[in-house]
Amino acid sequence: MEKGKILLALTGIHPQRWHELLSAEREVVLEPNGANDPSITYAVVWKQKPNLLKSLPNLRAIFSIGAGVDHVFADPGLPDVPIVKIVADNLTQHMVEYVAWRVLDHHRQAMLYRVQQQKKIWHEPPQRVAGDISVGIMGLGSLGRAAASALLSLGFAVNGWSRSERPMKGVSTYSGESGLIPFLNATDILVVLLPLTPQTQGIVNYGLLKELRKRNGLGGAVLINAGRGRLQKDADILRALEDGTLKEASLDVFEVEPLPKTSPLWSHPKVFVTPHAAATSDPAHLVPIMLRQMAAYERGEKLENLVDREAGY
Ligand code: NDP
Ligand code: OXD
Repeated sequence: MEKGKILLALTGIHPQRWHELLSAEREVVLEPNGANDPSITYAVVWKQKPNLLKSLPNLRAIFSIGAGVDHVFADPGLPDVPIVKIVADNLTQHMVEYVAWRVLDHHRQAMLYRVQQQKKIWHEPPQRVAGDISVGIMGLGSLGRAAASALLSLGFAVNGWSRSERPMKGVSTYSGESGLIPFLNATDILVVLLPLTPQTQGIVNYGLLKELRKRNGLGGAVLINAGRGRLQKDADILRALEDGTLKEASLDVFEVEPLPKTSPLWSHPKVFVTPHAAATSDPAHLVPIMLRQMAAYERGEKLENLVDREAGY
């Protein structure tokens, strides 16, 4: 197969660094140029413009610059070519750090100590060990499994929920619809690392949060969402925080991003907000992986980390 040209189509992300690094090995066309160009064989995308890719007559594969691919599927004219998602040590490490940071922060009662410090209160609340707390990870994929390993090594009890059964040493695993309620009933801190698909949209709602274990050493259930914002209902999270269904939450993703300045989540004393920054896609680490895959594909090898179009992730 001959060496293909790349279309770089990023929305909301500055393309310069991606362009420089991809151009080191291949010719790169920057969107809005490139429509209908028969010399383009690969597209590297983040929220590509609708129907742009279907105009490329010789497109061989689409590379998402993120681990999530819901932004790719948002295109109504998505052509039927392989879609590659990102699996990279660097991105995984960022997510593992985010999950460990947020779980430890809630476990070690950082919100309480912050309030005490503001009021100059010298008081030591009861202290638990990690083994008394069950962290449940929704989505036991490449990020969820890596986060589970880190949490196990910190001493937490870990549960995992996935679509198909995914056994993992040291983790209590649950799967499918029938496994969801037992998984939630055994979980004190819920970490959401699911992809956004028609099946998972809105799954983190009030009814689901109600099923979390509340009588635990933490004094309530905790939600951490670093998957996608439209997995959750922001209003349900607020309701759950108000009535004590949830004790605290760490949210990296929101139904609408950037989170509108009017959202009460910004100033809620029990919510820790980050701006979709749990695991950033760093071109220095991700571009070499993409270029290696393109070269291997042209040698006749298979593409790795392919998206299952039917499952949507
Ligand atoms: P993977 O595709 O490796 O794993 C997805 C996991 O979710 C799998 O375990 C899968 O089950 C499970 N799953 C999917 N659909 C369902 C369902 N209907 N019911 C139960 N389980 C389901 O994804 P990654 O781990 O690489 O990434 C996860 C998500 O994290 C991304 O899709 C993205 O949205 C988000 N993300 C967020 C970032 C941030 O900065 N906030 C950065 C990077 C990613 P099974 O194992 O059976 O297939
Ligand atoms: C991703 C993201 O999907 O950054 O990688 O959200």
